[in-house]
Amino acid sequence: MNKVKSMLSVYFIAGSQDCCHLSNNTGENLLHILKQALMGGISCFQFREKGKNSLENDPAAKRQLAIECQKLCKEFNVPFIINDDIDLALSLQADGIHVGQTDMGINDILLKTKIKPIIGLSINNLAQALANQNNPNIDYFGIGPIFSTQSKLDHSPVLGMEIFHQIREHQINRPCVAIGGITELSAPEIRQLGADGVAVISAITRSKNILETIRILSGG
Ligand code: TZP
Ligand code: MG
Repeated sequence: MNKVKSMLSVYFIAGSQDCCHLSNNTGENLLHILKQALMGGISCFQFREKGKNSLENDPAAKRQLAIECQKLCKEFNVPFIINDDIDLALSLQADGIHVGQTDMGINDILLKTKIKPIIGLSINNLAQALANQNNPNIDYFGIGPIFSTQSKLDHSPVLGMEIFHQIREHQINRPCVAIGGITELSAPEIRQLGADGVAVISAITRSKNILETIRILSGG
């Protein structure tokens, strides 16, 4: 299978803000959850420090936590992607960068680096998928939110499963990972409808049994 497609299979996203339910030491909590997720067989990790209780306003602490997450990912040979923060991603030589529609443009990212990182773009509707489907510098689409989510408060309107039918109808065949409110229950249908993988925050960070959750999310 295509390398990017296989990376998308069980795509774990998290930052310290997603681990507040465990204890106050949210950075340690993230590392603890990430280690279990890596042992469970996630195919990719995206470091995303965003919003309330995150380290987005403390660049030094954010960088240090990113370094520790990257080290763990390297041990398990799992791609390490950074959300939005291009300078951090390039300075750590992260495997990839994920950007949203209002973040830095793909051409501007490429101007900053000689080595092309994996680049993922968030897609929030069919028009955006059509507008970006022929850009060879985008390695994958993150399509969502499919369902409503508590993990991103400013999310765009929920798409529902219908988006996969639209994508097929318009013959959009870029590697794509579905995101937003995905659980163990919905993952199989999403794969069946054509997504190359599922991207989740809370299904893993709030799981009572991370290894079992990942086994189910991966379709195994
Ligand atoms: N982008 C669209 S929805 C979302 C992001 C980052 C949050 C997904 O989190 P969860 O907990 O898997 O719904
Ligand atoms: Mg963004």
